[in-house]
Amino acid sequence: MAPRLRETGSRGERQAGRGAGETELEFDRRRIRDRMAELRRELEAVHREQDHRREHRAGQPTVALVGYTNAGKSSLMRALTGSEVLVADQLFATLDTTIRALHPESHPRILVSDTVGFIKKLPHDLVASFRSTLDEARHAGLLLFLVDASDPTFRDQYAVTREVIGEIGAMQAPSRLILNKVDRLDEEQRAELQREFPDAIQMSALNKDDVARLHATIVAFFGQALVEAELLIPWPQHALVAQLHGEAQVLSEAHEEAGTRLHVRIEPDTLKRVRGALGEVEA
Ligand SMILES: Nc1nc2c(ncn2[C@@H]2O[C@H](COP(=O)(O)OP(=O)(O)OP(=O)(O)O)[C@@H](O)[C@H]2O)c(=O)[nH]1
Ligand SMILES: [Mg+2]
Repeated sequence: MAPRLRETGSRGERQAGRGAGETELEFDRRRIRDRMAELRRELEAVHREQDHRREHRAGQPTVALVGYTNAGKSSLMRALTGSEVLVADQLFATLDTTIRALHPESHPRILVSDTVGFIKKLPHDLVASFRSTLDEARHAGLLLFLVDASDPTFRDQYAVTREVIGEIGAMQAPSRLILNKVDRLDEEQRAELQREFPDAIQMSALNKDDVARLHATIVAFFGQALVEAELLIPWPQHALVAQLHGEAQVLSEAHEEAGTRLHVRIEPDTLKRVRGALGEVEA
């Protein structure tokens, strides 16, 4: 509002807080500037909090659902995690990033993040909410590019999304294209898409079997990255045992005098973190 403010003529009474010699217009401008500064500080705090949480999740396998607005990201998120995120047939239904665990749960736990939809010319007031999407995408171990395959313009939307993700340097993570909403297409259209995008996954986020297949694909993808390790958790650090049951596949567990010996299949980054917590030097 600040640039559009006009002098409205003095209303006689001076507003509280208005400085000596300050016109009403100057006063209003100053108030708006103060409010903007305050909001920027709050936003910074939110970003710090997000960064902090992301650090906390470091090493936890994460899938990011990215794509144009209305592609069906939140619907898929809901189906994959059994959570109640907002799904709506409108642009920008989702305005922040949501993270939930894949359900039924896998070991290690896999996180799914639903993000803000992409659009060609991002309106300015959405840039801030969009930042968390880009941050999530940058840190994901697997990117799922969702498109609404029943929308004739999906190729352009896919290109824009890939371009933005590429610009922020997030394309190093493996990605898969998901042609969503194929329930709206006939056999012939599906066959055509199959020829054009042989590596894509055709599915409907509203179809249980399709979702179960994708679930299995995701679990298998992260399964490849696991390494086997043996860890001895001393009794004073016993909380780590419970934690490892969540964060790794525990193949065997034996109680010894010094602590609990675990044989696990685990993400390399998580292993590094656990070894750090145990004070072990890396093998
Ligand atoms: N027919 C059909 N409709 C779907 C499918 N997936 C999602 N939809 C519908 O598409 C609309 C948009 O779905 P959302 O999941 O909110 O889309 P989004 O990608 O999260 O959208 P934004 O949050 O705006 O970025 C909703 O009306 C969904 O019910 C699908 O596989 N088939
Ligand atoms: Mg959404």
